[in-house]
Amino acid sequence: MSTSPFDRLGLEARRLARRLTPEALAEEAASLLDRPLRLGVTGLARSGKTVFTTAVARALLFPDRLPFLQARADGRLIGAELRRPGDPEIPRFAYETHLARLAGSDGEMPGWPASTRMLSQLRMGLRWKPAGMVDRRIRPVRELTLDIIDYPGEWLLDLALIERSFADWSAEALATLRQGPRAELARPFLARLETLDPAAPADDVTLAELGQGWSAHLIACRTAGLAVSRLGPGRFLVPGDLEGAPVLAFSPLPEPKGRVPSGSLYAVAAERFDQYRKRIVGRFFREHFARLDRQVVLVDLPGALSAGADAVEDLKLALTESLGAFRYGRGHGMIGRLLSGVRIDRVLFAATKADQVPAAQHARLDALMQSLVADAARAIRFEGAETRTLAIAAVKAAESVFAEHDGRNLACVRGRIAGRKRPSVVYPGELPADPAEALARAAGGGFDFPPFLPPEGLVRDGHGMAHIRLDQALDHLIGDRLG
Ligand SMILES: Nc1nc2c(ncn2[C@@H]2O[C@H](COP(=O)(O)OP(=O)(O)OP(=O)(O)O)[C@@H](O)[C@H]2O)c(=O)[nH]1
Ligand SMILES: [Mg+2]
Repeated sequence: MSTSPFDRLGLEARRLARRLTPEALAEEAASLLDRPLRLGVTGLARSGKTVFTTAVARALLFPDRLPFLQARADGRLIGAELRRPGDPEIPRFAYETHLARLAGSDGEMPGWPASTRMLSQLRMGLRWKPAGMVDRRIRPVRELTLDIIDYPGEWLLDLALIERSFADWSAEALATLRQGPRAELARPFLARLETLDPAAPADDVTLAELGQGWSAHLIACRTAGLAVSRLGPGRFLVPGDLEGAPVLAFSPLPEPKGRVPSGSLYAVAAERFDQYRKRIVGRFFREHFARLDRQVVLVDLPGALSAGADAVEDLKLALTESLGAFRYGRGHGMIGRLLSGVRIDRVLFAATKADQVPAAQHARLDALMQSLVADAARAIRFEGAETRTLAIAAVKAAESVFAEHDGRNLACVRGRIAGRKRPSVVYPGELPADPAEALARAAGGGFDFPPFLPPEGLVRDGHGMAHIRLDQALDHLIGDRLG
């Protein structure tokens, strides 16, 4: 039986009306409040996602160091527990293993968790007493489930590929190979390209070789410590379960002149790029990012400043591109929110590893962070979400100290450096108040923020770990839900 457009319209209107009855709205609102709060921990590779997630779990389990988390300060936070995560196909976040690494209780000296190679999920349950008298009478104990996904940072940049064409991406990728520091490392890949005709019929061996060549080039750039945040596609660096899969058997190629013959190397590479975009990136995004409620964007500014001004610029571009994929805003009130689905309504831009910067310069680090994400933050606020920046250290690995040098009193940091027995005092350079000046100084090699190791005694039974402003970060991200 076919229905006319008018019937369909009537049906839609009735459906909508049904959704808007007070009961249905109340029901949906309750389900929104009861469902897990999904916190997106976003950040490029090595920005500090795994350490942050471990530190958040530890801090909520042992909240003795969270004076600025309001529910804790009010004495209303009852406690937290680790829970069995919801998705049976994704491994659980290895909280205990990461903590043991930080503590050095796995038989070695305290160190950082290894770089992430696979997805994993953390679920926690939180209990607290509501702030209001009336709320307290209705439900004396409230509960929230918090979900966090940890993933290799390399995959984040892939979000920028969702809307791109193979021709565009190829042209840009090949252009970067001929410039700056990548040119030397790109030589073997470019030499192989010279011998190929992209319009020639495709064969699997050549395509696989191209994929491996591209992957080898990206890995070489990373190993050389090049300031290239925008390396990709991410699965070519960290394949996860796609090792050897045909969807990774392609590389950027120069566009053949004239019509692209079907079945040519170029045509098949373009098909694979589209499959990568739609299947790999699309699925990753749909399953893990499309329904986030809150987001923290972790940015390793000390690392980028140490690598030079280009690295900071590259970082800014990478962030802007990847943030473009998320949906922000309140959907204009509860009704809008119910109809338009879930959106991120609070974002924290966190300058991580702030312990590497002397405490007196944290306000400057925050100012630099603000200037770096100003455009992105403005656009997000325009959509109706709240944003904030903070300089934080999920784990405080260094102390701020002053040291005399040539009659000057220099602001320094002290912490453990690999291979040295005793803590070292380092002068990392002084961050200027003006962000533009900070970039100029970075360009001149003016900063060297040392990658300290976690201190001994960081993890003590029954206590949270030392941190910098992790409590303020948590208060911005989930504090309102613990009211
Ligand atoms: N000083 C200091 N260093 C940190 C902190 N958090 C992370 N680091 C450093 O940054 C490195 C990367 O941290 P991770 O948490 O593994 O970063 P990630 O974003 O999970 O990295 P991928 O898994 O590779 O994407 C660590 O090995 C430490 O060297 C921090 O709070 N303080
Ligand atoms: Mg990680």
